[in-house]
Formats: sequence, structure tokens, C-alpha cells
Amino acid sequence: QLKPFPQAFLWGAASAAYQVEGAWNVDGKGPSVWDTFTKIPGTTFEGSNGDVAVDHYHRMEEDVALMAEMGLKAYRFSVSWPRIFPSGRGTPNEAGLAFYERLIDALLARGIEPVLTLYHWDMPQALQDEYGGWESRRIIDDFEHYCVTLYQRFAGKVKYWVSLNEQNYNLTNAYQLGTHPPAVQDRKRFFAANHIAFLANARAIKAFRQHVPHGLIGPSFAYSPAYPASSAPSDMLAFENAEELTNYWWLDAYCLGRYPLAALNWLREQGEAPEILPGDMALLAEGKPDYIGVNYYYTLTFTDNPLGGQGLARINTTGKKGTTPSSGIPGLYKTVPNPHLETSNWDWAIDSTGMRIALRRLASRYALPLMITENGLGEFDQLGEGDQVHDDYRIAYLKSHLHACQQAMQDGVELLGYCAWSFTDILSWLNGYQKRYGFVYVDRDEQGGSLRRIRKESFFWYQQVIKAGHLL
Ligand code: BGP
Repeated sequence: QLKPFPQAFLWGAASAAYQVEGAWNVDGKGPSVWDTFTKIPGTTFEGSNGDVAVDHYHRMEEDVALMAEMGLKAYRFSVSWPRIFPSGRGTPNEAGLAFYERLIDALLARGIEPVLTLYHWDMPQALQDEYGGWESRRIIDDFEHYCVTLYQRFAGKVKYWVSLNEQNYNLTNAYQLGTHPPAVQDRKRFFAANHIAFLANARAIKAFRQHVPHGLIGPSFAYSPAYPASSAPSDMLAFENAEELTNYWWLDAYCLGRYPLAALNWLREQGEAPEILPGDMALLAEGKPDYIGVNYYYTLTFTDNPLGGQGLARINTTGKKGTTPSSGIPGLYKTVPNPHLETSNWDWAIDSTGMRIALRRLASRYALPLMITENGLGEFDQLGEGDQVHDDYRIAYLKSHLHACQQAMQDGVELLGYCAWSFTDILSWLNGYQKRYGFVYVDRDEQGGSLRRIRKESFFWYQQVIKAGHLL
């Protein structure tokens, strides 16, 4: 018999500015690196971009009304840095701040807890041009200034904050795979940029302590727990290597203020370790989070990979099942499909037990509360007769993963809440608008691109679950 979800459990849903807002050049907003990148031919699925997205900027009241109807207890959204500072720093743009203030007030008026993400990948283009964004230590001051501006404005209203969203996934794409801006493929620059992002994260958290003493802050990490492909010691070693270089590198830096030993050693041997200046590690130690935001979608399974073997490969961005190649680091590890798990059309392993494992590993290694800041299923949804969207596969996914959350809590994990990805359908960075995640369908086909909101079956299911406070 599982214990019920706690009374204060944050039943939530999530989004990110670039993926929902649109209004890319409205009310004084400056361009972000994504505004620029998505206009380069071939960078995204069918040239999709967030110029209009689902026009949340103009439909915010309507969207919040739907959240209230659904009974959400929390809504996670991100602030667009170039909406606040069009050129990255200087004097804040009041119109940008006012938009988020209206959103926060609308949420609070309906009893929905705002969960504010400070950075969900939309770096001001001006800072990328000026000094290379995360590749320069100059970003540490600029990021802190941006964060403090938001702390000062919203400290009294927002309790839950996310510092950096998926630094690991974003920078892997940006500096190793070449699939996010600035589209570089260079492992040394990748680790250098990550080190600077850790320092910026720590400075932002330190400043948070002064400005938002009663709030909670932590990064959101894209956590794909590793499995070994077999019990062969060579696979176990590959799995250990993968855990250090794909997960603990970030988690240990955030939560323990250090890098995992074997990974650091290996990078030094390759001449690819980041430059660590005096004071850096002390800063990391001072900027530890209050909780870890967990973005969980799938587990990855690893086997050994000889020198000269498989390198990093790009993921499936088409939704054609079975097109994801193996990806790895020669000499250390590579991914293999897990024969025990079903996959989505994007080849993401569907593994609710993996979520329980993820939560337990994090809670016991770091002794911190956790919040699921993203979890969901991206699929091709069909708008049927009478405006019905029969997404029973999504309900099954969410239900099994929420059940895993409950089991993890029973195992002793302190879980603050669960933000499903996503509330409405939104832009998927590389997969365009065809990969849908929402509880609310957004109609893009109707004449004139009405962007009409339509409640999916999962909307009514989640509404009932929240009302009951337990799984149905
Ligand atoms: C995470 C991001 C989200 C969201 C989600 C789904 O990596 O933080 O912004 O996009 O994954 O990914 P995708 O849209 O690629 O399916």
C-alpha cells in the first residue's frame, strides 16, 4: 500500500519562453541566439521557429484560465533574458518585466505556484556576439545582474526558482553536436563553457540567498540514468564511465562543488579539462542548490566502445522510429538499444522504473529534495471528430511515471512536485511543431493558423488526478 501524495505536492506543468511565447520582437525584446539560429536554413525541422510559437505572449490570460480549470497547483515557465535586457545587460526593459509580472499575478490569483526558470537557452544574441556567451567569464557578472534584477522584482511573489535549465543537454548540442547555437563541435570548448556556466550558476545562487531568503533555487538537470548493457565487467565499466561523463560531471559540480575523479583525470589526459582558476572550486562550493530539478524522459543503456569506435551522433529529430544511431566516446562507452524497453517514435526508451531509479540515485547521493521539472511524452497527436484528441498513450506514460514518483517517495525521496512537460503543445527545439507534448492541443492547421486551444483527453485525466490527489 503506497502512501498518498503529500497535501502540498505541486501538481504542475511546464514550458519555456522560446517554445511558447512568440512575440519575438515585440515590446522592446532583443534577439536571442535562437531567433538567429532558427533562421539559418537546415538548422531545425522544416525550418520551424519560435517567432509566433503558440503566441502565449498575447494569449497568456486564456492559457492561465485553462490552467486554473485543470486545477494546476504549479506552473513552470522561463523568463526570456533578452526580453528583460535586449542587449544582455544595462537597464532593464520595463515592458518585459511587466509581462512576467502579469503572468505571475494571474497565476497567484488562481492559487497556482509560479516556478520561474531564469535561463532556458535563449542567450541574448548581443552577448554571444560580444564575447561568445558561455565561453567567456564575462558572462558570470552579466548573468548575475540579470538574475538579481528578477530576484528584486519577484522575490515577494515567487518561491520556487530554477537557475539553468539542462545545461548538460543544451551545451552538448551547442558545443559537441553542433545542433544548438552556436553550433560548435569541439570537446575542449564544451568543457570550458560548462565550467563557466557552473560558476555563473553558483554566483546566481549565492546572490539568491541575499535577495530571496525564503525561496528555493536549483538547476534543472536533464537526467538520463545509465544502465549497463549486461553484467559483463566491460559493460559495467562503460556504464561507470558514462555516469561520470554524462551525469555526475554536472550533478557533482552543482551539488558537491567538485568534478568526478576518473572523468576529470581522463579529460586532463586528453588535454580537454577546463581551466580551473584559484577560487573557482570555492565558488562552486558556496553556490550549492536547495533542491535539484529533474527533467526525466528516458534511460540510456551503455556498452563498451573500443578506441577508434563510435563517436557522438545526432539524435532522431524526425519521429521516424528506429533512426537513432548509437552514440559514444571511443575508448569509453557507447549507447545501445535496451531490448527490455518500448520506445517512442523518437526512439526515447519508455521507462518508468528508470524514473524511480533516477530519483533514488539523486536523493541518496546528494541528500537534497527533488522536483520533477519536466517529464512527458512527445508524439504525433491527431485532432479527431468533434475536437477530440484521444491521447491515451500519453495518459499511460504520465500515469506510470507518477506511480514511479510515488514509489520513490515511499523509498524515502523528498519530492516537492511534478511538472509535466508541457501544458499546451509548443515548439520542440529541433523537432518542430509536429512533436506534441501538451495537455492542450494547439491547432496550427486551421485556416489562418488560429492557434485555437483544445483540451485533450489527458487534460481531463490530469484534472481528475489533481482533484483526487491520487492516481486514477
Ligand atoms: C528538454 C527541454 C525542453 C523540451 C523537452 C522535450 O530537453 O528542456 O525545452 O524541449 O526536452 O524535448 P524535445 O522537444 O526535443 O522533444
